[in-house]
Parts: sequence; C-alpha cells; structure tokens
Amino acid sequence: MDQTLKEGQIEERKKRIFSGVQPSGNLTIGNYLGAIRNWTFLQDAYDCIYCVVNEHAITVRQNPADLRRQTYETLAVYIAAGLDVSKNVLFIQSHVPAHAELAWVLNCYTMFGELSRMTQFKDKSAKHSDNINAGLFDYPVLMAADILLYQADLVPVGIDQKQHVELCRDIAVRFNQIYPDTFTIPEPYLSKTGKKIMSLQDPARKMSKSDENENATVRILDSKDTILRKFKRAVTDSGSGIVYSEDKPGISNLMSIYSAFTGKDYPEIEAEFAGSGYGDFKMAVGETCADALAPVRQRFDELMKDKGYLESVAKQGAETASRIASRTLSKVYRKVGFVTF
Ligand code: AQP
Repeated sequence: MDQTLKEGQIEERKKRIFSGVQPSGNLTIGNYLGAIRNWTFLQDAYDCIYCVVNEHAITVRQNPADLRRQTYETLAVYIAAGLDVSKNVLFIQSHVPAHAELAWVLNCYTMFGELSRMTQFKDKSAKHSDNINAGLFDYPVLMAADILLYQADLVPVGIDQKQHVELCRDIAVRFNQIYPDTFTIPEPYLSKTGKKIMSLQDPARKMSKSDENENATVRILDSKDTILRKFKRAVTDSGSGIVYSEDKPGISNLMSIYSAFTGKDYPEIEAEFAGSGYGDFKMAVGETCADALAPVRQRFDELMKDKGYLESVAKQGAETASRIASRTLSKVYRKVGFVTF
C-alpha cells in the first residue's frame, strides 16, 4: 500500500523492485542473464528502480578514468538491453548521498560476525589480499541501504548475491523489532535460468567481469567473432555427449547458457544435440549468444554517441530516487533519535 496515502484512501501500489550492477568492468553474460535481462521482463508489472552501484565498485581498486567510462557504459547497457527509461528509474549511486548515509546507520545494527561469514568477502579478500579494506567488509551493509531506502519488495539478483539479500532481510527485521514499521522486508528474486553462469575456463568458478583471463568471460559487448572464439576455447569435460550432469560441469555450464538464451530445457537440448560432438555444440551456443546480443550491442553504440542523453537519464533518475530515498532516511533519523529541523 502506498504509504503516502491518507487514512481511508485505498490504492494498491505495484510491488517495488530494486537492483544494481557494479561498473567494475565490461559486463558479462553472467550479469546479463543473471540480472539485467530479467529486469526487462519485470518492468511492466513492477515499480522498478535500477542503480549503477559505483560506490560498491571502489571496494576494489579502480582506475578513475575507467570507472567514469564504465559507469556510463553500464547505464547505456541497461537501456540497450531493453529497460525503458519512462518505466524504470535509472540512476548512479553516488548521485544519491542517502545510500552512504543510511549505510552508516545500518552499520550500527549489523554484527561483525554476520559480515565475516559473507562468501563474497572471503572470496574477494583472497583475491585482493593486498587491499582487504573496510569497504570490502562493509559492502553488504551498503547493499542493504540501497535496497531498504526504496522499501523494495523484491531484489532480482544472481545466486551469488542471494546471501547479501538475506543479510539485508536480517538487518531490516532487527531494525524493525527495535523501531517498528521502518522497512519493507525484501525477498531475493532469482530467475529460473541463468542465475549462475560459470567461467568458460574454469566451470567451478563464477563468470566475473573482473576476471583477468579474457577467455573465461563473454562480454555483453563482445563482437560476434570474439564470442565464437571464446566459446570455441571453452573448457569441456572428458567423454562425449551433450548431457547435463554434475560430472560434466563444462558442458552443463554451456547448456545452462544455451537454455537461458533459447528458453529450452535440458531434456530438449539433449534431444536436439543427440549424436553431436562438443565442437558443434560449442559453436551452436556461440552463435545463439552472439545473435541474441547483437541488438544490444547496436543500441549501445548508438547510446554512447549521445553522452548528453545518458547524463539527462542519470540526472532525472537521481532526482526521483532522491525523493524516495530521503523519505526513508528522514524516517530512520527520527526513529533513532537524530535531531532534525
Ligand atoms: N556469473 C554470474 N551468473 C549469474 N549472475 C551473475 N551476476 C554476476 N555474475 C553472475 C549478477 O549480476 C548482478 C550484478 O553483479 P555485480 O556487478 O553487482 O557484482 P558481482 O556479483 O560481484 O558481479 P561480477 O561480474 O562478479 O563483478 P566483479 O568481478 O566486479 O566482482 C548481480 O545480480 C549478480 O548476482
């Protein structure tokens, strides 16, 4: 129910969705299939807010010029992938200071032990052992602030971020127990296919945009030739046969990519490729992926030629987001006892 309505007025509001992607590199088909493409399916039924989370990105070292460029590119990918700017609020996190402000308050309601258990923190600390900064540890609290500021009902994410959404729920429940009716308790929203796309070079690891091995990731903006080459080099398993099974992680990963792009389930794919070799299947997945991404790439190129347009989308998005966020932040400040004028 819309909290701005006066008593007695009845009007259903659409459920609200919040999500974001870090501009920490060139986006992969993991980001696309696990997150952005699903957002486009939700834009009519939900009230959607999508952010380019550049404050999260600096938890690992970024080159400032690259970060600036990647921030606009990420926004352009959102639009190129099909997010309609008239239906969705699209903005850049650092333009709405309430994210950092609420994160500070929530820090004081989040336990050290909870943050220590986060898998992403453990993985990224191992990967960046020379820079285990407080921001990396605190990442899930900033993410909780992102979500709770907008009173989001659902958070569409890939499976790697589910643990963070669950922690966000725990923080919100704890806060509401002390200060009733402050936050909507959000639910993670996982797509049926594509929720965990694995590296093409090591199917035991998630495909990540910051992976240094270029052959491990397929980028949304890769050319068709590059996509085909990467799939051709994808690691497969011993034996033969296009079968989805735990002891065939390489082929199973390729099947999950093919399934996400075509909508076909695993038995259908097995039947389609019965008798085919790994090489033929890899080429089919590559072709399907490249063809599905071609229109996104084309629209992206057009958008990047008009920086003024992207800036206007970001500016308008930040204004709308700020209005919603400031209502929640004021409520939180009042509840915890901050003096306000
Ligand atoms: N491999 C993946 N499969 C499915 N979903 C994925 N996501 C990321 N990788 C995969 C989903 O994409 C959204 C945005 O992620 P993010 O950029 O905010 O953070 P991340 O999960 O850390 O993504 P990366 O690509 O691995 O970035 P880096 O390399 O910078 O750490 C999230 O919904 C995520 O689940």
